[in-house]
Amino acid sequence: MHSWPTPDIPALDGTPVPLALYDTADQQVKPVEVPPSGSGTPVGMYVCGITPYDSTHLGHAATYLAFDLIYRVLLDNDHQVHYVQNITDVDDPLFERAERDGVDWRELGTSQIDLFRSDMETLAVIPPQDYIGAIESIDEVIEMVSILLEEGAAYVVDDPEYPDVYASINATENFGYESNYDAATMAELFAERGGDPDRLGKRNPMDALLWRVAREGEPSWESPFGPGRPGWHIECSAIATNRLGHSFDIQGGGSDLMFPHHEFSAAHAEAAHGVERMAKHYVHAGMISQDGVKMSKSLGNLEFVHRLTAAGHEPGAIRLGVYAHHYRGDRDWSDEILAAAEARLALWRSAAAVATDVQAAVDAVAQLRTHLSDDLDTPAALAAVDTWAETALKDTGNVSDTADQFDAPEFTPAGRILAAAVDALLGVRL
Ligand code: 5CA
Ligand code: ZN
Repeated sequence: MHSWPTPDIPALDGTPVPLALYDTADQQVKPVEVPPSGSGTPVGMYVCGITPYDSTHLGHAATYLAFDLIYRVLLDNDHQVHYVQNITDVDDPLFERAERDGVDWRELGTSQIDLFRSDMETLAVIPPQDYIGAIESIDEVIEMVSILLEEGAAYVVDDPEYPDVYASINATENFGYESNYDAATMAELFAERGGDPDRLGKRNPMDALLWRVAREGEPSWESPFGPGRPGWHIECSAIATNRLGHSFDIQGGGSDLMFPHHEFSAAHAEAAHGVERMAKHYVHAGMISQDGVKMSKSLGNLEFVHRLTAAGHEPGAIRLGVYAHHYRGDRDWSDEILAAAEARLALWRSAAAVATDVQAAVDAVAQLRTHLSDDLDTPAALAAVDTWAETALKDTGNVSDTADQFDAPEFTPAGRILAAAVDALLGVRL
């Protein structure tokens, strides 16, 4: 599947700062272990992509904007990045929505993926090199399910009518290391997030579906275990490890994927490939709410990137609104947050147009790098640029409320240093 165009990213002078990120499994901020420079080995990053049955909202976009910062900091550190993202384009919600609306489920998926691509392009998100749909990866899933069956890590459920294939939760010794949840929390989240604890014939209520044999009216693909379709977690295990290796650097997504999805994706991969740990870092972005209530399709309290830009809001302001709070926390979105981000963008622009102190700009870029590399501390990074801007305006006798005068500012040499860093590291064009 094609992704979307790569934005221009200016190269920066000065010294980059190595990246450290919070790892959900180890429950601490730790350095991202990067391949030695000159080895040509890229950092491998997999981020769980969309299920394209409805418009992706600002919450989804915020998660991809967090991982875009990781990509940008790694590029600044002169690393190559191999970025892989999936599209869950075979799943129940797609079939249900298509049926409700009287459209073909494939067409529904295609139209939603197109919208997502255009939102990502608008926001200048760096695209994955491999953007892979579930439909495209059926053969890979079949191969991995076959391995799991051969190794006794999976079994066919005792149900002659629907002999689905399940993974045995006991297949790996360290199951549970990724989320660190206790058994009760796991059971609750498994049932809540797509699991089927009551499915008859399973050996353990929390065994996860690998291959669902065809039901009447459902799309299916031929396989050695009968016509059917992939389960959800195995899709990400297969797409990730076939491109990034059996053990890779960063596995990511929103915090709603910590369990069961990332726990099982990792366990399937580890059982199939005989590795201890699928990813060195498991990184999760918090959930976005709107005016205090979690943004969700069922509640209908959604904001969309394309609606905001159509209303004249700049992509850079959307980014600054999202980055105003730390990516790991659950964060709010509101008109006030957007207005504050727009004021901040104007402040930075007006400062870049008058700043005279080159050393102050260089120092501010160093601070921006330090804060971003510290587990993407965007609130501190943005505050450092604010301080630079306020000082620059004060030094030149300008005050920040003249910001609106600078619609298309000519930046000073000092201003250009800052603008390039904000562009390269935050994806924000001044
Ligand atoms: N296709 C699966 C992953 S394999 C999926 O979760 N799709 S999704 O469309 O529901 O979500 C896409 C991404 O957005 C996931 O990383 C998910 O964790 C994240 N996400 C979903 N809702 C929110 C939200 N309100 N705020 C932030 N991120 C969200
Ligand atoms: Zn996934």
